[in-house]
Amino acid sequence: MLTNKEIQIKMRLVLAAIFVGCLAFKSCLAFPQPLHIAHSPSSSLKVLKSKVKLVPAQNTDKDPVYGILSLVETSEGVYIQGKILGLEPGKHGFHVHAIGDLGNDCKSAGGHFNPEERDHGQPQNEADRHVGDLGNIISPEDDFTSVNILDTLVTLQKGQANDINGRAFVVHATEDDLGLGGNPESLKTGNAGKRLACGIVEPIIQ
Ligand SMILES: [Cu+2]
Ligand SMILES: [Zn+2]
Repeated sequence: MLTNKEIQIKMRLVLAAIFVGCLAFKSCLAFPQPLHIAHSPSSSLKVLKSKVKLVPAQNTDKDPVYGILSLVETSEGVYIQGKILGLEPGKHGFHVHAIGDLGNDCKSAGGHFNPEERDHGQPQNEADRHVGDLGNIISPEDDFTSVNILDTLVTLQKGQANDINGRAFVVHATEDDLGLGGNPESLKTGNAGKRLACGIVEPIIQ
């Protein structure tokens, strides 16, 4: 005959075995699920997303600047969100440049992405700006810089004239004057100064 204590121990062992078995079974079930979703017909409705890893330019005489950006195409435009570390407090010009090349301290990224050959301008002025003109990001004292932009001119759609995939984001040392500086350079670069960090827009394959 089993004592009460022995029965209790056996019951616990059985429950533990069931619990472990359940976990194993669930994990077996959980793995194929994402594969199934990925191959389902609804994948034709997938959201376009891209990412950018900002790496510091050398020879800037400033702290190195790092960052991560996430881009999502929506019916309202492209949301650009992220975090940047190492910037001095204040405004910093923030653009998409034409060439996805980070060489030569970000200078190989070329000028602002400008497929329609317009003057440099402010982001809100969609009819008269470079496609890459995203204005300024604002760095607080003693904290990372948050990026939170919705832009209706850039796109992540392949084959579109304003597709920014494969091009480069650049973060500048000083404020972009948004074309209002009253000199020729203002209508070209916004006088945003040195390039502190840059990163290529890479589509996320889903
Ligand atoms: Cu720039
Ligand atoms: Zn520009």
